[in-house]
Amino acid sequence: MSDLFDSPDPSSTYSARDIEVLEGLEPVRRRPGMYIGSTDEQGLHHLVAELVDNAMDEAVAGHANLIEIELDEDGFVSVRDNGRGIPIDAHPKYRNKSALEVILTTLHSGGKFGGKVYETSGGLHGVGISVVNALADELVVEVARDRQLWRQTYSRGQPLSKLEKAGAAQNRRGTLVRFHPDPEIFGRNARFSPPRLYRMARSKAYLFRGVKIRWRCAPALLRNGETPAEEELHFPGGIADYLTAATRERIGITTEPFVGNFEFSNGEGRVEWAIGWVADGDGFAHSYCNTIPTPLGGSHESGFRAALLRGLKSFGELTGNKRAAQITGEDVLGGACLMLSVFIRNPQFQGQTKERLDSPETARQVESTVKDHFEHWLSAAPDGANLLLDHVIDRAEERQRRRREKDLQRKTATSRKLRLPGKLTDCTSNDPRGTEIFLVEGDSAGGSAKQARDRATQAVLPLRGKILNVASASADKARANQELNDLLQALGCGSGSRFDASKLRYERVVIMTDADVDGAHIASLLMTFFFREMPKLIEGGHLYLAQPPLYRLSAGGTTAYARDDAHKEEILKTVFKGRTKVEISRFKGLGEMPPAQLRETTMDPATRTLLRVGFQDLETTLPRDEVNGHGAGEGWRQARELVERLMGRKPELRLAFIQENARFAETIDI
Ligand code: 0RA
Repeated sequence: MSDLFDSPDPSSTYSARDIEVLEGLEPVRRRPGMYIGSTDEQGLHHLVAELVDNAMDEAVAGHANLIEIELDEDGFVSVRDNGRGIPIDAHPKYRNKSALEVILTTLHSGGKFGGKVYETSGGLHGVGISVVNALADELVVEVARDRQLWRQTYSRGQPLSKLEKAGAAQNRRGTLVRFHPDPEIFGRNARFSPPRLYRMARSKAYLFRGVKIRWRCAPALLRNGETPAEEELHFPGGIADYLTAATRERIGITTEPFVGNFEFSNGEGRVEWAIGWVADGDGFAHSYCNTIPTPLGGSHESGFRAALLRGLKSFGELTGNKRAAQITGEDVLGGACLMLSVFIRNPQFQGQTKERLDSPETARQVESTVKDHFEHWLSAAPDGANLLLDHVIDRAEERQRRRREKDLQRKTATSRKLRLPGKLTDCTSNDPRGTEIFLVEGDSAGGSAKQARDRATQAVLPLRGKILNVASASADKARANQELNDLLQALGCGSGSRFDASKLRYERVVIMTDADVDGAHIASLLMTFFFREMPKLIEGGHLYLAQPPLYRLSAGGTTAYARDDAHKEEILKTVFKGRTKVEISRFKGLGEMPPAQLRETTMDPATRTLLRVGFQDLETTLPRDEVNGHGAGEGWRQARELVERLMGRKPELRLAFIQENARFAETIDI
């Protein structure tokens, strides 16, 4: 081919030494991820994309109009085009190797061959056929040029044969590459996905209306008809055809989508688009550069967005719609279905996987081309344009409403955090579901509980000494009490008439006091507080009593815990039946219990027992006389009476109760 033997391009900065450095495919096999992103499904399919992109470039350049993509039962993929064919002429600069062999065995060799094939793509894409060759354990390339068919075979980047004549090619032109991905690189189980390849083939056909793509797949590889075994893909309407198919049976805001296909004013490329706004707001945006997907968008998308935003805003100004001032590009494009495709000469891609187009000039060209046509389109059908503007304004207002709501939420969340008492050791979970707060007696018990807890879901609030008895204190005194204020702040749900269960910061409130009379007293003071100030918290089943043990019993590797004397005796008679030397230790308080034991016996949901506090419980734990004859619903009234009696201001009621119930007290712990 003539241009192969032209004198070197004076603008080229390559020297012979540079080419030496770039030669050889060893780096590709050593670090495939650098060239194809990864060696998983994505990387595997990238090999095919690479070949299809080359063939598409040949088609877009006007040299080919048919591409065949075939997946065989043996795992081989072939990509064939009817373009000019990769040049096969010998190249003196490369020790008389054929141009074809240089292209297949040299990295970044495309630019040297005059064809813009390897230049248009750039970056991760268009790294060339040589990368596919390096990562294939078998590859055959056939070139039909000047009525002659040529063939060469390779394995792992090395030629297995010379470039050989393989007969006459009367009615054939172009390039065929057939390859099998190397299991050493992609693993023994790597398989091409027919639907994935089919979708790629179809999207290429949508993206360039000047090409017909023949898809074929071995039927044995197909499941339940998701992908056809054979199809000819050709879409004369281009990406507008895709949009029509994707939005079929959906309600559009405007009667027609906004579509176009135009050269840039600088003559250095073109842009094609199709956008439809759907009432359900369930949109998508697919963008491409030279038929290569750009899932992260970039210059073409931002140019397009700017054009639509400016066009719609000036339409709003023109028609005196003041609310149009607040719309943003996201409001215009967010819920729309967009196909956007540009063709430019030397694209630059950006980002880790080169999925974003980075070309400021393209942004400018797209914006000015699209804006003109958009303004035209709006003014040609003002009814539709007004519907569109209203739709976009609705989205803007919805966006602002959501933002205000979120701001408010954030503000209340942070101010609530700020108001948390310093003594509270909070859990890390922000969602109340599954969380617990342990109310413990004093700082030393608080310290053990802090170590024993599950940080994610369990919070600890130590309360100093005996808390105020709210049943006998004045309201003013109760309000001024530090411990009660800390408790209220930690719970977050308010009290009395301002109680709001939905604001409760924890699912369970667990009173955890020592297993002695002082502990029981503190527990009863706390229960009194909850009963008086937030009965709904009890009714909702949020209040619990922990059951810490009083004794630890062990003998010969067996350990058991007893919550009181009766329980201890029972364990001695059962668990340690017949044992003489049982070691019994009595915990002086939770603060003295090693954290691991505290966790196991009292805090870990998997091993502990909790008592739920409720009005029902009163009926079963109280002496019979107190509840006899009362039906359901009486529980609350009874509880109130009892609390008044036991915890209220009249000591004579308390004394009477003690006298009446003395027979129930077995041992008194002092
Ligand atoms: C370099 C130069 C020319 C064409 C090609 C490469 C070419 C590459 C591929 C890859 C797949 N299909 C392809 N078709 C062509 C130009 C050769 C000329 O001017 O004749």
